[in-house]
Amino acid sequence: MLTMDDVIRDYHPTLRKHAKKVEFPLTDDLRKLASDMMDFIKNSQDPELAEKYDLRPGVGIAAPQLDIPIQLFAVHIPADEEDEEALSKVMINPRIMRHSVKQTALPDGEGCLSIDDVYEGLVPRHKRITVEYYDINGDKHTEKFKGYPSIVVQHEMDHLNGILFYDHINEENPYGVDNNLELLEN
Ligand code: SB7
Ligand code: NI
Repeated sequence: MLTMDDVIRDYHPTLRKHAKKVEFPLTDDLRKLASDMMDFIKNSQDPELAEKYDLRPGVGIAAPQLDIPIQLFAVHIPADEEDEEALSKVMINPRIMRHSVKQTALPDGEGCLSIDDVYEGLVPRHKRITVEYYDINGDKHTEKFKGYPSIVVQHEMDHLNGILFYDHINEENPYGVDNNLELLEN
């Protein structure tokens, strides 16, 4: 079982590396890794398990955060009462094929399991993205994301490119918005 001890933290060089493409068919080890990563996120969202194993709640984790620099991540966003259904996916070798010009950001900024310090400020993201990726069976998908899932997928894709959320914060004006940036409301 994965715990926070397996998660590398800021200034670890792997967090700044470009992750390598995954080859198919997936090895048994990589299948196991993908399933462990999904379990880790789900456990982190269960208050009892999170407390028991000292897990920080998260909605995603990317392989480079486990010191494994390959293009694979897992996201699990629970359903919310209002509209969206749960989003639970392992995404491999993802590519953004299209993105909106409009940007969005979480009003309270972002955090990261690999970053223990708090970095305040807006993290501008594309509002809508179309992503091509492979699942654990090697099947190719093309999918559109908007709103919160779009933000999370971009956060995880950044990890595959050695980018951390605070790289996107405008130092001079951390909470500045322009006409093109619309805050995501909760
Ligand atoms: C806020 C948090 C996340 C994504 C987008 C906004 C994920 C936090 C967990 N991770 O560090 C995953 O890389
Ligand atoms: Ni992160």
